Amino acid sequence: MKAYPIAETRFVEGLEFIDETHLMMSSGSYGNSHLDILDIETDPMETIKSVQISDIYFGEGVTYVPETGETIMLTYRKRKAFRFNQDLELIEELTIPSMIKEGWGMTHIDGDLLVSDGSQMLYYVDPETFEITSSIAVTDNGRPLTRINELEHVNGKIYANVFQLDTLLEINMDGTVAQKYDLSDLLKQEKQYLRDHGLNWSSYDHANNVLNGIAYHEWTDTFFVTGKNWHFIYQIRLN
Ligand SMILES: [Ca+2]
Repeated sequence: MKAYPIAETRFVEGLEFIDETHLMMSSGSYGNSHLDILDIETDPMETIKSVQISDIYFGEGVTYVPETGETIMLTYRKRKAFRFNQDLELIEELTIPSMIKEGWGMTHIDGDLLVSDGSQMLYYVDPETFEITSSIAVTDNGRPLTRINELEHVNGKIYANVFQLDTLLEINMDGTVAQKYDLSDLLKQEKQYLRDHGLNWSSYDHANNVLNGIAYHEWTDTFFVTGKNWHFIYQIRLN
């Protein structure tokens, strides 16, 4: 495992690679939501492009659609998503369908988007019309598993973290949970870093500064994961 420091902490809501060295990161909070592109080869990771989202929106998950070169970013409760071109210029505002309760996480699968809304449901959404085409329910041993948050699609599996848990899920395409990974060591490392630097973890918001953000790095077969307002992005291998 390797820990990459990030120059400026963000309330991370989405993480995805756009190429071997560039990591897209979306973040939330009213008045402080951004879409950033980080260079993973600099130390700390340098932001090479940054767009701030209008103060009235709370940014959420993001995905880059290689087929079109476009980036789509969700917002939390205002039923809006944004379409950006390759230069991260806003080109369209999209309306989140009413069946999707809130905007949480997003990834893309074979040209479709996959959106989570904090429930057990994952919705396939057409990236052009932004209409729902189908859905799947996440279940663990036959029981619904809710609060599915950030998503990442990798080779026929969906990886997801669960809000307020240190768990990374590997989900089959039919919604059944195939595997669970315990990532609690990462939060321990964050806490250790704060202690080592005289920063007080107790001043942090324990309910919110949780694991969130999964990006698969296909060139090394590793995952880059982080959390909300964390100081590092961790590169891990799942096994
Ligand atoms: Ca992701």
